[in-house]
Amino acid sequence: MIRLATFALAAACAATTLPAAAQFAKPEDAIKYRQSALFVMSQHFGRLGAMANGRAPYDAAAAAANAEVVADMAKLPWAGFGAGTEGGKAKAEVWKEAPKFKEHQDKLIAETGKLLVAAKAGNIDALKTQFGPTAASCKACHDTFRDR
Ligand code: ASC
Repeated sequence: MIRLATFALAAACAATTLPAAAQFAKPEDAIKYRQSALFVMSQHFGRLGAMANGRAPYDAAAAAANAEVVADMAKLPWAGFGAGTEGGKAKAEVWKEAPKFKEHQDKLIAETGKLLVAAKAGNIDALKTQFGPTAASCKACHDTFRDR
């Protein structure tokens, strides 16, 4: 996870020093980037959900590893929503209601941070308790900002 963390850090640094559009060669790359980060997050979040909901056996080490990827991925998509990158599944509200969109990003980052703490606690009850609020933060953003 060190390489992922380094990647996240590099992305965060880039986000603070470059205009968002300048980080990608073309708008399609920004769309692909944000969708890729969200897709990877959903895969690992789904594995946590399977454990939290009893569809897969609880495995503390796997839960922590999955939660680490989720928490790392939660930081990445936002750099891919710069000006001029409209499209994909993103509604126009992403750009029209930028402060509200940012609140949802911050909420997801906070909830996935708590999910990582819960997963590292090593008991399924902690995971179950934090899975719902995290999923709710995914859904709340999708309801306003994602098409389909
Ligand atoms: C997932 C996934 C989402 C969220 C959302 C939660 O596993 O891919 O987009 O959870 O369905 O409501």
